Amino acid sequence: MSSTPVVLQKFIPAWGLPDLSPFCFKAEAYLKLAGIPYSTELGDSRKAPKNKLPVIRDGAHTIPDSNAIIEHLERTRGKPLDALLTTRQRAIATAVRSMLGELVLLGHRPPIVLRTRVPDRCASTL
Ligand SMILES: N[C@@H](CCC(=O)N[C@@H](CS)C(=O)NCC(=O)O)C(=O)O
Repeated sequence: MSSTPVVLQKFIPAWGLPDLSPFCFKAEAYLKLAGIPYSTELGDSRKAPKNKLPVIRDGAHTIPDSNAIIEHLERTRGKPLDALLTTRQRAIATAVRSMLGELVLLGHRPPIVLRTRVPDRCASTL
């Protein structure tokens, strides 16, 4: 198990959230919930391996993409968050993660979840 401190490259906090990017928020939430020591720095997506953030540096490794980051951290530091889940709960978690990752896209268009699932009178209050 690695004990190297992780550096998370991200954007900036916004709207009372830790980051304006949901993917950076996700990576940071994982680090916090898993109790992995880390620091953050302002990233530059133009210099990132996939031109997107988040990216982590973990010793000699540079890992882009929030899913790849979580997979890397689970591989190198274990899976503290999923340890007590049943197979069924893991399947539900995968489905929910996939749905949110695909449907709740920030910025490009109104999130599909809001467009299709929330009645107009509720959507106008969001
Ligand atoms: N699949 C990637 C998506 C990351 C992503 O789309 N990041 C956006 C911000 S939400 C980004 O860095 N875009 C480039 C830019 O804004 O300069 C992940 O899960 O980390």
